[in-house]
Amino acid sequence: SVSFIEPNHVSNNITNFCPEIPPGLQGKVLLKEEPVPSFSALLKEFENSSLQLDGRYQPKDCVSRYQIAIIVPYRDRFKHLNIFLRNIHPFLQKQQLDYTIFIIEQAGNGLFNRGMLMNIGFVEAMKIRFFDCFIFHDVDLLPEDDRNIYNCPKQPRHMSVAVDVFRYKLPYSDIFGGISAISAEHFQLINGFSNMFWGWGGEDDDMLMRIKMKGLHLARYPFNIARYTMLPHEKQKADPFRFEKLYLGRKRFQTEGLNSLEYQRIALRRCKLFTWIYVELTPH
Ligand code: BGN
Repeated sequence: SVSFIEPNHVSNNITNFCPEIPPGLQGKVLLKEEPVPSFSALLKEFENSSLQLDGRYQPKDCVSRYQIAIIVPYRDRFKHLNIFLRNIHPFLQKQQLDYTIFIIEQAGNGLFNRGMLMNIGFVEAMKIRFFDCFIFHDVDLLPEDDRNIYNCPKQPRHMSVAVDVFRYKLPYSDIFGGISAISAEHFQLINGFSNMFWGWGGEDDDMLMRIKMKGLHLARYPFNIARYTMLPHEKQKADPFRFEKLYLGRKRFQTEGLNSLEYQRIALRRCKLFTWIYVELTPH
């Protein structure tokens, strides 16, 4: 079983906590998509930013109420990663958040396992220090409105509500894919994601099932705020067994997930724009 570091002791005499609603938000943000910068050009763009090593930022004029880990499952999408980082850092900094970006990269050419990469992100981030909440973020989604605040949710929050490729509507009411935010406490309570979804689809639906089974509620921001642009890419091969796994998931989610996670960390690198964790997944 995994044990985690306890939350930092928060001093009672902090008087300058950041406001719940950050000042100066404007609504629609200007996305920077093309041309895609080279990695060194991107680094240069952030030369004078107040980013700390690890892709961490702490607001300058106030003390953040909580620490947020942004977990990005990743493989072979370098162009998307560049665009994502270029847009997400200024977006989050404007929101006065204390956040750290983790890129969790799957080694090899085997089927992609998004759920497992999220679980690894949780475990590895917590080894570094305690995070109050986690935002699980696909690399191809860019937030279009700065009022879409990436803070810690009281109930699990589905964030990518209105995505351009779905004509800014939910494809189905219980969709939980794309981006979700959850407190560390709730993530442990539901035993994380399932490790069993190899290939595209289903792991997010399974996650929502876990949330409901534990009596938690699904929260969302309004449609006109939680808007996203999806970067174009080829569709991945869907997991033909996903329906079956989703069905069986109800029975085994307490013993299958965060507490049955197996992987090997091949590398960990502290970069300026993110913490990079490279992993080999163990088949489940
Ligand atoms: C659904 C997928 C989700 C995905 C959304 C949006 C499945 C499981 C079928 C029982 N679910 O169909 O994983 O996020 O589409 O693309 O495939």
